[in-house]
Amino acid sequence: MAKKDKTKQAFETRTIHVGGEPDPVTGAIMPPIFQTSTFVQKAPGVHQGYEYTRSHNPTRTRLEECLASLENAKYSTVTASGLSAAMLVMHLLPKGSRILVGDDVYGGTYRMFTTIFHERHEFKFIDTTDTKQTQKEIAEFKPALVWLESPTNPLLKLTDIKSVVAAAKKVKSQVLVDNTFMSPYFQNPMDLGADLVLHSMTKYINGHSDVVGGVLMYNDKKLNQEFFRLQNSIGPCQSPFDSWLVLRGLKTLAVRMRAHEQGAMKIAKWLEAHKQVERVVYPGLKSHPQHALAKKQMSGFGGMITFFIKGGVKESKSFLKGLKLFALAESLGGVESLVEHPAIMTHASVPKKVRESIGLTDNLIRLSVGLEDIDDLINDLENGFKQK
Ligand code: P1T
Repeated sequence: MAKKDKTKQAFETRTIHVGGEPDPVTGAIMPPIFQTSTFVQKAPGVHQGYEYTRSHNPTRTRLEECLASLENAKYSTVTASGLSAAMLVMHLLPKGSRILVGDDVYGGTYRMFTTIFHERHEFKFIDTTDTKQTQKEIAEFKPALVWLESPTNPLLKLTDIKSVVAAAKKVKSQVLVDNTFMSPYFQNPMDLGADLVLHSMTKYINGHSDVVGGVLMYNDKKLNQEFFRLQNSIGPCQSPFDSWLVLRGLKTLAVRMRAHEQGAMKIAKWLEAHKQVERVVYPGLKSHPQHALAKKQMSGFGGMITFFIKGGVKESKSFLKGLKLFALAESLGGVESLVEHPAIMTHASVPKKVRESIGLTDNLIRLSVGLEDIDDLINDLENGFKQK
């Protein structure tokens, strides 16, 4: 599954070695944590490239080098959270910009767009699974930016990134893809023509549920200067220790993603055959309406499953109560399995009417399949279904 770019080392090698060079001063094989707020200058303005940790920090620089490489981008900017990466993009766009957004995005992203930046920019939410309609909207609305999540959170809908990019180029729109659900291991939107990629590093990239972080990846040098200016002026920087933890977590990204996917595929098939399940959504299932696109644009299907339990809130709550291994918590992408109820939890900030119009109903349950033994996980889910 490793992506073999002949001009580069394989993905697995880069996760370990890009930004992972031994410390030149001591030879330490693991990078030092530069846990410092400031850097001493020899004379005013005479320094060794680092002045103050809000602006730059050597541990964060290592992480940025590695992440840019993994998304096949030239640059990356690491931020304090996924949402603060989104915030930088919102500040980057000139006031009054038009932004076309997929209609099923993370609830926090939706909240930021509709309650914080709605006065600065003009947002239009559409179903981007319909490629022709999306291309038509782009031609007519002429957005400055097209904001996609693919697969979406939580309905796991896909967008044909290449086709959307082609339409966007015609009207000089930029395309950003939030690639959090696939991680750079299973999908590289830059290779499909996207201008910007965003990740909540809190999820698969770090992978151990002990850090909150975000990252933007891109090729444009001017953007790098702009994101630096914004990050430095607004301040959402990640701490050196958190950057170090992500560097550590990243080393196993490829093996983790393969294992997440293996487990998710088994569980998705098992759920599909379960009599208490109305419908399962997983891009790796033949029943996924965009399974063909998933195979074309991603190199795997990931570890996230969404399913509709027969019944409503009552049945969902009984199921959740019966689980022991799947922890009831927001977030995803960690080594441990998580479960959540999007309508009450991660997407509660999306108005009920909007949720229902896109199919985010009260019997929808989202699983983040961790790395525990699959039979143990299936037993746990069966106990959930048995719970009264
Ligand atoms: O939580 P934070 O690191 O700020 O990332 C925000 C974010 C951005 N994009 C996607 C696709 C996300 O899923 C998230 C965060 N999501 C959750 C916390 C969740 O449970 O869905």
